Amino acid sequence: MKLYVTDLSPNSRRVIAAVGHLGFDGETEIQKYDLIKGEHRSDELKAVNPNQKVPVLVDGDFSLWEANPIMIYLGERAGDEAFCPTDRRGRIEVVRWMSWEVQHFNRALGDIVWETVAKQVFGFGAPDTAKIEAGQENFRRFAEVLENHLADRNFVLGDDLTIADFAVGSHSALAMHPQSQVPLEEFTRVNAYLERLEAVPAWAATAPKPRAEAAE
Ligand SMILES: N[C@@H](CCC(=O)N[C@@H](CS)C(=O)NCC(=O)O)C(=O)O
Repeated sequence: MKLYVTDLSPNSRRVIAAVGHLGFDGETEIQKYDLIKGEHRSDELKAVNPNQKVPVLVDGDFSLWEANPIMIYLGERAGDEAFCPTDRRGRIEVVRWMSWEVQHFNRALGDIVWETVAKQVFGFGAPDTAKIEAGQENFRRFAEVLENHLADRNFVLGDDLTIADFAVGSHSALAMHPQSQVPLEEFTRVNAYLERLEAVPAWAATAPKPRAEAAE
């Protein structure tokens, strides 16, 4: 298999971590693009993803884009029913939390950390305070949902890790970055959940490095 990704990307991190967690490392070539240099605007990437975005997984003659479906594909290919549930309730719970994180939770987190962390890393200018505040307001709304949900479970679907956690927790490193301005201190269970996720070996192995180091 071949996986097209980029550094410092929660969408890329979740699929690289899924490859590692499911034991596909040995049979997966990872190709990294530097988006700042425009490397993703290549004919090679366009041939496998007309959107010219990463991540993309190519398995034989099948190319699949969109991070969450890639994780589901990998989980089902591995036949790991604990990590990628196949029962009706488990499957729909995964889809529910993946839809929620894309539309609400990680959209809010992405809006904040783009302003507070990523813009500076990529040299895109000063943070916009109004956008940070709007992101924080949205984050508080949806973090409260996760905070309450985690009252009696360690992970999103229960006490065991699933692909839903690699989706919901995909922004963990950026959210916990000292400059993030994400009000995690108001949500102790969410904070503990992100720390639990960071302790998962395959997730820890994909922790983002500072850009200079990542470029080496
Ligand atoms: N919904 C897509 C998002 C993909 C995406 O936005 N990828 C970014 C990197 S995180 C990208 O490739 N951006 C390049 C561009 O927009 O030109 C997914 O889940 O995979």
